[in-house]
Amino acid sequence: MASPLPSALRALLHRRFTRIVVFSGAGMSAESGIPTFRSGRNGLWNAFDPQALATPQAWRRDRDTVWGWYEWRRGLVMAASPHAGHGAVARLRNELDAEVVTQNVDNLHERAGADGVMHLHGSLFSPRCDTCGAPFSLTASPPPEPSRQRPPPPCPACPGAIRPGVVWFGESLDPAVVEAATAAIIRCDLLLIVGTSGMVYPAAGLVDLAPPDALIVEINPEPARSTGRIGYAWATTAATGLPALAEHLLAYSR
Ligand code: BJW
Ligand code: ZN
Repeated sequence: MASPLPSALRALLHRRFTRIVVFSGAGMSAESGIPTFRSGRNGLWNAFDPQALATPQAWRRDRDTVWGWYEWRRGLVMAASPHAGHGAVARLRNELDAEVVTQNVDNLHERAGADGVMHLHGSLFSPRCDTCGAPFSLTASPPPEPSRQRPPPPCPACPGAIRPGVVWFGESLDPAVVEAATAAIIRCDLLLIVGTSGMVYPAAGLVDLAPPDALIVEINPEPARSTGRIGYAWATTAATGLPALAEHLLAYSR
């Protein structure tokens, strides 16, 4: 049984929505045991230096450390399972045609059953050559520790090395993904912003593109600053709030 919606939120949701967008960040996967970047004791950037791991400069300086760290993170995701909130998003996707835009590099939305997820910051599961861009299939099992150095595989097609398929600081996001996410957000009537601090651009700016009459609901246990136009900020977690929201939206659409 999903937890009840706050009555003020229920009142705002007392209409039928046909163009729903879910915009998720690291907090979406926190209850699956995947660390966020900036929140809580386990925030990745509390323990690791982003400049030394998540920049093209870091890759040029020390590829073995960077590759080992991302492979460790791929292993964390492989060992994790989607939670009830991922399941709720998949139901919104499949039953109400919601669009899912995520900053996350994990595959938990997909593993819960959502297809067509727009990954603004790439994926741990789509590595490619750092020189010719050719995609690469990973077969090696990930290291158990973050500190383990591991040389990246050589590219089979050129002298390049295989790099993580994520977007590092200072790199451009895939224009096709940004375009698709923008197209979804500018026409939405309900935007659910889940588990993001709203600190990293240009992703954070996309939520400001929602139409003025769209309802924006934020799900985050801590106040975030994802947009100044939140209709309702629900201080709850993804695994608690999303099933309740989905149940309401699905019931209302019947
Ligand atoms: C829960 C919960 C639960 C907890 N339920 N919620 C100054 C101003 C503006 C921009 C810049 C600037 N200086 C530099 C820039 C640009 C830079 C940027 O934005 N930096 C900021 C930090 C200031 N951006 C870029 O570089 C981007 N590219 C770009 O701009 O290209 C143009 C350019 C070209 C050349 C030169 C310069 C610019 C690229 C950004 C790529 C970001 N990459 C990362 C790493 C991806 C790979 C990897 O995974 O390692 O993406 S950084 C990291 O942050 C990751 C995330 O996707 C992203 C956003 O984080 P997110 O998802 O919001 O997570 P957290 O941890 O911040 O927040 C979690 C939230 O969850 C919290 O609010 C919790 O409360 C909540 N929560 N438990 C619900 N159970
Ligand atoms: Zn290559």
